[in-house]
Amino acid sequence: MRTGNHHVRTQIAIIGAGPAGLTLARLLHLQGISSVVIESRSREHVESRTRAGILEQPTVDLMAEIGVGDRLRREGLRHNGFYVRFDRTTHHLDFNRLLGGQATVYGQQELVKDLIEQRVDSGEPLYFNSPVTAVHTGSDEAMVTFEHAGSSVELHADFVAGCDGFHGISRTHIPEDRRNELSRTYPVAWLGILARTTPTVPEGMYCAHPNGLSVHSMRGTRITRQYLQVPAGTSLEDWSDSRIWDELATRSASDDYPELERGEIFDKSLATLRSVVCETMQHGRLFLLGDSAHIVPPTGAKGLNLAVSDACTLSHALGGYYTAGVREHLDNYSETCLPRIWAAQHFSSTLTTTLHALSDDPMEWRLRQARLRRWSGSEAEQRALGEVYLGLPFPKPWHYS
Ligand code: RFL
Ligand code: PHB
Repeated sequence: MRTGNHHVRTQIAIIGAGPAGLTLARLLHLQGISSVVIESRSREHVESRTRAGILEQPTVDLMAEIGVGDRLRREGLRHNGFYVRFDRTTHHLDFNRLLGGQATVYGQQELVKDLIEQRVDSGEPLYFNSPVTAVHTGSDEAMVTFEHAGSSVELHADFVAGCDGFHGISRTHIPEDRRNELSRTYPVAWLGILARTTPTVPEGMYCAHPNGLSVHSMRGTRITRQYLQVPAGTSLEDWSDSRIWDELATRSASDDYPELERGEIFDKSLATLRSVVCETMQHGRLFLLGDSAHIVPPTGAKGLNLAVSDACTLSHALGGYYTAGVREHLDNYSETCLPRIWAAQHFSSTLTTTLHALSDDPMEWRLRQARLRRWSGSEAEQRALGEVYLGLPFPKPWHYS
């Protein structure tokens, strides 16, 4: 590879074109702050990665505010809550009736496509196929090095936003002995499918069964997104289509709704279940956002929403710094983000341990059933769940003009 001597300068170097990086880039653009977004993968890859699908109300509101709300409003499915099925009986938790607000089903890759199109139209720099190989933060300046079209580019910036996901390099720039990281792994994974079938219930559904959890979700009215709890370390080869359908049917069998429809499975993937929070979300001129700082198990669908919320908080702090010379909000970035992150971690952990079969102990199943009965029978429980599911407000408790 040829090593060039390219030098580029910007205010904010953003590593990663996922939801965190792209949302931050847009929020900075709206405040007149320059940025360069650097993404290791191709545009096609990023735009076709099947992942999250449930957007909180504050996420949807923010997308409308920043000008990517049109297709989301047209194509997103608005859900009032979700269904829980256990002991062959289906319950609807209607959070909208209790709290107002809705959850919107819109594939993460669709949101990413909308944000990329907007960024490209704005003419501001976004480099694909350009892995960042090094991050440097000094007292006066920061710099990231990335590969682009056979050359090595040095990007000088005031600050670096590490939006490069859980396996990115930003977090590792913080020395291990300065990094406060907490984590928990679960002995299970999610096998996810996309299938050409009609949803059996009109909103997402968690089915808690002694065999384990199954999740019935959707992407539009003719495509279902479904998940099965499987042992960690399982291999996709062990899961033929018919085994998947049999297990989904067993776990979702009920006395009050029609059986699951079977059809063509056109996407299959495995995701591990982990909770991680790197509480040190900043180090000098580097800030971590989204999955680069924290991941939640997918139960509860919080990850993408946390990434957007971090971007919102950091963009306000940077806005305060550049427009009013206020340093304090940048200094307090981690402390500002962490309570909302921990609220989502708590929510995801509660859903994970209640909905999955993680032990053979019959006492455990009885306790889970008791909690599920409270969820389906108590409005107070539903309010508490709904507040977090529909989305706690983004933390931006300051004003500047
Ligand atoms: P991303 O989306 O991982 O983006 C990081 C980007 O950084 C790039 N990158 C680099 N670029 C340059 N140089 C380097 N050295 C780089 N290293 C990495 C990567 O290529 C990538 O493009 O992180 P971000 O922006 O923080 O967004 C987080 C979300 O993607 C994630 O939290 C969600 O997908 C999690 N999640 C869900 N979240 C929800 O809010 N609702 C859901 O319904 C939901 N369901 C899910 C999920 C995640 C799942 N999996 C696959 C883990 C369901 C599943 C199955
Ligand atoms: C999804 O629709 O992809 C989905 C639904 C519920 C979850 C996670 C993901 O908890």
